[in-house]
Amino acid sequence: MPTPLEQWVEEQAQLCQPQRIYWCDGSEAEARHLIQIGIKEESINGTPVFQELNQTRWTGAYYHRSHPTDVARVEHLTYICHPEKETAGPNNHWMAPAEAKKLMTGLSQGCMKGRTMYVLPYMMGHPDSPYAKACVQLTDVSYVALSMRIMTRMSQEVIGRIGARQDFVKGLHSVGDFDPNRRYIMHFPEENFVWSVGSGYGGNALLGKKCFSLRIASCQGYREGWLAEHMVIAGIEDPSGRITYVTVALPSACGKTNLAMLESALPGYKVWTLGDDIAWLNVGEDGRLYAINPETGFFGVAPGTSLKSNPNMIRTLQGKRFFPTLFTNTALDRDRNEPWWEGLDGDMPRHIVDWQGKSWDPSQGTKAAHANSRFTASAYNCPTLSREFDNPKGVPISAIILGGRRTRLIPLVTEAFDWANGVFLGARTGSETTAAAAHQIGALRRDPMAMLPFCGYNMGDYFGHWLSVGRRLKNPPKFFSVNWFRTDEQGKFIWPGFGENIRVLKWMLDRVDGKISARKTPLGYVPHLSDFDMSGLNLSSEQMQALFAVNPQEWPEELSDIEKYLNQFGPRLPQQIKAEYAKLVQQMGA
Ligand code: OXD
Ligand code: MN
Repeated sequence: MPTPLEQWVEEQAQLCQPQRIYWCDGSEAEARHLIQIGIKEESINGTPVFQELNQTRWTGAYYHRSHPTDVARVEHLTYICHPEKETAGPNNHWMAPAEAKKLMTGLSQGCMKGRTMYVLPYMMGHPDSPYAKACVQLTDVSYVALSMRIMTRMSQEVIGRIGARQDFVKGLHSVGDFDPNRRYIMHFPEENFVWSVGSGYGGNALLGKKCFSLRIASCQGYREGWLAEHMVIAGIEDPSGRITYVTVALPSACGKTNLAMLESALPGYKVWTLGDDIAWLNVGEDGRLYAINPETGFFGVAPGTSLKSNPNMIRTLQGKRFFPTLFTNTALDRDRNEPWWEGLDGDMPRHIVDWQGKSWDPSQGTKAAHANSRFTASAYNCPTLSREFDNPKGVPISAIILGGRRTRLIPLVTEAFDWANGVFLGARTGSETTAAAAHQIGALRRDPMAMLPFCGYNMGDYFGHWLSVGRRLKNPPKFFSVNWFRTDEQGKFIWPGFGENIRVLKWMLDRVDGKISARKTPLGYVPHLSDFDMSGLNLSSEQMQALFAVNPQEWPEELSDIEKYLNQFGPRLPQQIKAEYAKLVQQMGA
């Protein structure tokens, strides 16, 4: 008798008609074998799936070039297929499950002909964690199989764990023919199922990541009483050796990875890394909020990553412990056979090949690396990995930090008045858009808790769920907002960012510990300048004041934009959020 898993794999194989089926075991030997298959046997757009890079300087590193139309998440082709449209909410594209399945069946018929179907059994979360989930993804490209080995805990033991169960998390992925008109990322939360065709790009193809660990898992969390969030998890060690754990939600490409492995500019402080993208938050038996990172790797944006912006990421990328490390759509230094991108340290190489494989020089006026080019690297190669990383219980969280990229209005840091005010802070967060998804760059969009592209259900209900989790906590974390991106009259960033961000974290720790008071503004508490550690930093007091300024006369437009955004959720918007909005309007004197 086949198990439900075997039967499911067989059914998908009948539909997709691969030439062969390969059950992965997640071992290093297998990874080395799959790299060779990617180099010698598989290709995308006429280019081998992998190219070996300079192994002396970048141990275990391989290069992958995407199909040129396939370089970012495609939010307009991403659907959440709840039975009722209302459940998906105005924050999602929706299709009825039966219609979506019909469409995807058509696109998947014979889509793996001549290819291998890789069966990837993996855990999101440590296998011993009560919060972990057993999953299986099918894919038809070695790049995805290897990326999933880096990003998840892949092993054959997962198969035994699933045993006779039907409710494992399922993902069916095929790159199809890369035709953007035949590309869809469909989610079926009622069945814990993701079906993705036509893209090999990380966020669309590594189905354990955004698709499962955020979109589907957020629905599981709503049903089961926990939260799946787009958040960094980090431990901040103070000079006494005490470590305080925080989570940080920032929209894509706003420096989450840099923050997760920040190298402190203040002596005595150290940041320990637990995750750079996803946090699952549960209420622990002691009534505190605990976070686990379901992933085991980093899928980060390469351009701008350097020894200055993120030395620990560069060290991770050159790490030797876990095989392999992948570079996708960066440029290449042709002479040294190394990855290269704008912002990398050192002199510009003499001969550069751009992300599309063409010879490049700066006079062309283009960028050599794609703005959303990426690395995929194991957390186990990270020199700042927290010793709690594999703790099945996770770590207790003392502060939840929310932010966005705003050139105006939003102070460098504020502390919310209480939990409901913090949830409202998350709900009103906006950000100027970047290159991680295919859309207009630089426009302001509301991105509550940085979850707009990832919340698998109606965001009105999501705000309510956050409020209800808060009611179950005996010792809730404090909420803060951050904005590293405020500019001066000349349009220059005021705050230096990167390692200096520790100063902001230090202020938060002092607030969590009740060591200092703060100045009340309509947006929350901001630092008294005398409490904010500026030692060794060359910022004038005018600049500092500008960073923390809250000017009610600049707010009417922002307030009406927030109101318009929240009103979309109609009766699903919790009363408490409406009340918080009314309070803000009143305090701004609007
Ligand atoms: C990511 C994203 O890739 O948020 O992490 O787009
Ligand atoms: Mn992300």
